Amino acid sequence: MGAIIYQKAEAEPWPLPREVPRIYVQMVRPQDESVAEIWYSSNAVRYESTGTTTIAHDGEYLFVATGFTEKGDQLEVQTERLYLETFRLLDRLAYTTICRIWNYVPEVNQDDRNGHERYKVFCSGRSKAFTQYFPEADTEFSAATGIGSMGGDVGVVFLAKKAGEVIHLENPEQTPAYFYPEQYGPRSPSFARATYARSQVGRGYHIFVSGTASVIGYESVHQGDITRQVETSIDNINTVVSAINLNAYGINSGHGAHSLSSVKVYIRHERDFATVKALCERHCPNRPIAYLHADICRSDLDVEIEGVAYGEDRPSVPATLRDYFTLQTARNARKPAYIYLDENGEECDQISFLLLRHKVFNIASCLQRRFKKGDKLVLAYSPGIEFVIAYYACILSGLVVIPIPAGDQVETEYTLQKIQLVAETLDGGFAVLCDDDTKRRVGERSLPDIEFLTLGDLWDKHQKSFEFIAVERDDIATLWIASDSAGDAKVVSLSHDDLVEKARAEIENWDYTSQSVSVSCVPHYRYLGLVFSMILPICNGTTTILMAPGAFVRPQTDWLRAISHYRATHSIVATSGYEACVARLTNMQDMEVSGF
Ligand code: 3EB
Repeated sequence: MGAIIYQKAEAEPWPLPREVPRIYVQMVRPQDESVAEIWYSSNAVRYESTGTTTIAHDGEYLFVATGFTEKGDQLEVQTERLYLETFRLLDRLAYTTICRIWNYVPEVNQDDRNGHERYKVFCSGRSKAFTQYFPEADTEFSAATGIGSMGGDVGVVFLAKKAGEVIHLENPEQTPAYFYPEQYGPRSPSFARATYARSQVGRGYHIFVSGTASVIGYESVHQGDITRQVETSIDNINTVVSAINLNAYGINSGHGAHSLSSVKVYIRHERDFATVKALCERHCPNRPIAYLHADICRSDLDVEIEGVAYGEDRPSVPATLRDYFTLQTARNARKPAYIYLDENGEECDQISFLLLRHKVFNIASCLQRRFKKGDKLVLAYSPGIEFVIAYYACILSGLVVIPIPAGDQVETEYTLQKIQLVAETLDGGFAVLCDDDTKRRVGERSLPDIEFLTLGDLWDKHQKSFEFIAVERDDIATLWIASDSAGDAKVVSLSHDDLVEKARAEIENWDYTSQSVSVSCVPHYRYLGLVFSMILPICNGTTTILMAPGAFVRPQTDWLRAISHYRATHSIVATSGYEACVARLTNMQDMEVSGF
């Protein structure tokens, strides 16, 4: 289908049939032979070309070889233009899911005329193209390599897919590149750590592993120590393709660096070749490995490794709430998970499934440092997205959540009473996770030995690793404590299984599909509210519009307007809410509720 040819500037072009897409990359030391990376297909391949771009496609995959000769100091705009043109091309040929991108940029660590490092300039152009072309999904990227060639043109290769399942993978030990802090460039690099692509037919899949360097969290580690850089890169690859990580995306398989094919190793210094070869041969034995002479895009690192894993699998069956969360946030990454509307019906907060996953992993890893599986946490939140993050961070850490009412629609006194009831019933042994406002209003008046934490107190931007705690189906996920008429405390606890079963039953009852959009006006701290606005959407990958309490009783009915505006298919409201809406409804003009 196509070729990437690594050869010296003065070498004769590698002989290939005229129509085959290819780029030539200068990454070979004077004493080494050229290397040809050839992509084959067992299907019939069609070839096309437009200008400097050549294309091959086989009905499943599309291979694009493209690039540009730089004109003056135009790297950023030329990159942006090349990406935009390629996105249009992929749309035109209907291979719309990108699986893998290779970017070869000469003098990648040099500064341009304005004193900006060319890698960062390249990242800006690439990121602008993504934001412009995919304004709704500018956090979702495929596996990629961004690396410095030793001269020649900028070369870019895209591998895209027509249909079938594609899942972009992150490494829990590494910050997603999209969230790198500003010191790594004004616009963050656009890539995921790996991309899983399932074949259109059969059970086969490929996992394209990105260029992987010695980066932990977002920081380069082991600068100047080539051995430890190779080992950290290998560790990173082992983690991203491990069974534990793949399972967290609903992929029923596992790999390691030892099972990679088409391994390429980029090495900055000639003096390191022998050391790196010895290490790579030990970690990936009996595999052909290409060793290339290249500049690593992070100027403080000296090596980067990539490869492809493949095999066959069956879709895995999620069991616990934790399984559903990891699966659906991966499958629906680019979709909005939650949209929060304030008292005026205005959109004031929104989070995609991908960002939700990232925030939940971060908070969960912080919770895991302070609490152990089975510990109990009271969650005192006003309605909104913060509660969702806190709730799932606890669920993924095996913590038991006790949701209680809080926020400006709830009397401080009432929240306080609830906390005291929990304290009496459980005899201590819990902490309170709450929003800033609740901490301020309730925290200082509460019992002295109860700890109040906010997501801000926990959030750690240096978060390094997230551990997948083993959670069983009958582990307790949530419990409620209420006092009955006799004044005795009554404890109701629900397991992962109870909540998942209830959500599954409601999905079936009400014909929810993953395309459903639901508007929720029920309190998240009650059983039904929790099921319909927290559990069901995550089990199902459904977008949920959360409304500030009381919205449905206002004149002109913001509730109905939200259903119309977001083309909602489902909504959960108390019966009194429907009645209030109907009573006040004067005008159905401009309302589109046919999907509801
Ligand atoms: C890193 O982890 C190392 O800009 O496309 C690895 C893979 C790296 C892809 C890219 C950069 C790219 O940040 C660098």
